[in-house]
Amino acid sequence: MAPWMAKTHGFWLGWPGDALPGEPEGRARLMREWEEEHGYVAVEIPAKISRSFYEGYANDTLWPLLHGFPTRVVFAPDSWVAYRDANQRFADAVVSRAQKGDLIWAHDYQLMLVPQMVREQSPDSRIGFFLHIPFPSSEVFRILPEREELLRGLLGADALAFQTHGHLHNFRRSLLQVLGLESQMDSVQIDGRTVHLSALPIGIQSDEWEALLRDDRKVAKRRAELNARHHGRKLMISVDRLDYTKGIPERLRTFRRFLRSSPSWRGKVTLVQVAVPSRERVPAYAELRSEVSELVGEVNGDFGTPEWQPVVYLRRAVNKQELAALYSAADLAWVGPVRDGMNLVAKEYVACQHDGDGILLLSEFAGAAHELGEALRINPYDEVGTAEVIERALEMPSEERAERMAALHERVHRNDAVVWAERFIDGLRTATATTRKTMRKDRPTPDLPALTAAFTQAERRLLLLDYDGTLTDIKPRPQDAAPTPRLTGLLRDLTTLPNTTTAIISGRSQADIERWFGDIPDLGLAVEHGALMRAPGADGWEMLRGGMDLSWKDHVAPVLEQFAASAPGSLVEYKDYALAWHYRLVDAEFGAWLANELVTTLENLLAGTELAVIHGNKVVEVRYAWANKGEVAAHLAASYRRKSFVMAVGDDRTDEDLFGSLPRSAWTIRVGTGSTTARFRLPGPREVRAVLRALVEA
Ligand code: ADQ
Repeated sequence: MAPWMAKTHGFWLGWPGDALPGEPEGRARLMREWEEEHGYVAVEIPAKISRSFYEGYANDTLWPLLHGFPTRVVFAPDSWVAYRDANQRFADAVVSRAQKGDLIWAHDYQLMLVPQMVREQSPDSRIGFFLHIPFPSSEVFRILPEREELLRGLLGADALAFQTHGHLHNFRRSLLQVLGLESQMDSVQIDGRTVHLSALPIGIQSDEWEALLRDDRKVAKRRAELNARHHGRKLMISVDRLDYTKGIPERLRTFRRFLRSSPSWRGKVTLVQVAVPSRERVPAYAELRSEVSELVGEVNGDFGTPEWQPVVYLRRAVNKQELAALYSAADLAWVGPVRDGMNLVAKEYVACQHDGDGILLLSEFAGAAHELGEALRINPYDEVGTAEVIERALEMPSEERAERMAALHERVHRNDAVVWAERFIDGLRTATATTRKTMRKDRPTPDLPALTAAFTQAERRLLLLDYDGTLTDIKPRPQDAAPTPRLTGLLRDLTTLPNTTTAIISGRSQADIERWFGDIPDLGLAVEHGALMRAPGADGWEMLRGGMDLSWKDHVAPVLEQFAASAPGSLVEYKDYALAWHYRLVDAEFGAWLANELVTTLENLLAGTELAVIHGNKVVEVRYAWANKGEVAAHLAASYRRKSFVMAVGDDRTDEDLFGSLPRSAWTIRVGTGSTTARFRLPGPREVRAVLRALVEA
């Protein structure tokens, strides 16, 4: 990030760990210095929280879980509290420093709640988030008790990016499975906002590595020394944090197998394993440290000679110059994580092989494998297969090696860290620009005084109301959405107003609507999207169009029943002129998939008929194409003069037909989110009822 930050003069906010002195004056002075001279803002986290936050929730819970190792996950409710607390401190620090228009970029699994926490305090903020590590399959992710909060935390951002398309795909499946939230390939809607989603593999500053090799005399000297020292032998290099995701024991066991199965290579190849200890206060890491030391001892003990040490193990950080020399001297880099977001070592090796013919052995479980196609891919769990690949690599002709490396180099060079950061920032800028535009363009809530004035001053008034999701909240089972006495009272009051026609236009069956509202004589009722209607004051129901052949139901019903049988919780609704398959209670992901299958099946079956297949909100419905709410509205509004007051309220796609059929002057109101042709928007049924109550009172 350094080159990018130098370009933008941005602030870094970070936890200083143990870097600050305990004594308050020195602390304050150092913090001031950091901020003024380097733009580093220290976010202080009290010791009693920091341990549970960092070693605890971040590294003992999220790290193994997101890497797909559920059995390593430690569940500790207290550490979650600390994680939330630490995230809140970061969010507060951001909010207190950010100025209007600033771009805020949060990084990685330690800060997954920060986007939403910032959003809550400062709703117009422009926030991006990048996840450096993998996002696991939803089956693994949803193990976490705090899965919902974490997803919602991330969704506070305007732009979310992952290392690979695979991780992004997994994230979207979790949105669906955990939150029931459907998404598009590149975006998801939440709370009336759009969150942009992308896969953006991170790069390195390859020119810095190249410059080291070109210009730094120390590096050249070290490289020559290494070459001389390993003359006549192949040098293999591995560089990792000492972490169980990096596959170090797996690599050592594989190397042992290789030496066993390819005796001719004994004495002719050396593996240098550099491993910097990390997170040593987490028990799993201490165990790993011993395991690795033991394995190194075994391999060297079993195969070493007085002249040759098979594994050279450096358990420490080495500086960048030493690394550059090692990378450029090595004939082969063995990058074998069992799971890795990207893996920068693979790219660093490639950068240092400018004009070289080194071979990159790359685990298919590293994000980098998706980009670096010319590497030799390995499955680090497969000792036999990997040993064969090593043999092939060591025997590969120089031309082929050089060709592969040139292609890799080109790719690593092109997508460097600055390009990566620029892409992210551009994405965030575009995302926030479009969100703002749609928000500005979005429908206002109707102005209540203006609405009631128009209502009371008109000579005649027509109110067209959808039922589910408009007058009452959507319920998991359709039969649970019966109206309260208060709601029927409100509708009755509306029908007693002079020169006012009120009608409910619903997709429901005649039976439901008749049972609930049949005894309000002056309430107009249209059911099955308008196939059947009871005009205000009329005794009976009439069909909008007569003489229909209903034999299609015999063909369609078995198809729907078959889908219902295969999806527990779903059901078929039989209406007079329509059939519907409801899947609100089905597992979200399975339901969405099955619904698409059903729509395709039905569209083929019904092509060329006057029937339409409508995929609504958790329902797939077959009905007459002409039976739509627009037809009813046109029918009811026919006798209304231009000056009349017309209001229509609805919450889903079928209501768009209604809005579209009315004159521009009508008060059309969309309830909830989603694109609409209505002029106004209200958040939910409660607000709709409040407006209707205001009309009665006016
Ligand atoms: P890490 O898990 O830390 O990063 P990685 O991408 O390999 O893994 O980066 C390690 C960095 O540390 C490299 O720059 C490497 O040179 C350096 N390093 C490792 N061991 C070293 C040693 N002994 N001495 C000196 N330097 C050493 C997380 C994710 C990755 C993702 C990165 C960036 O886990 O998957 O690639 O973030 O997004």
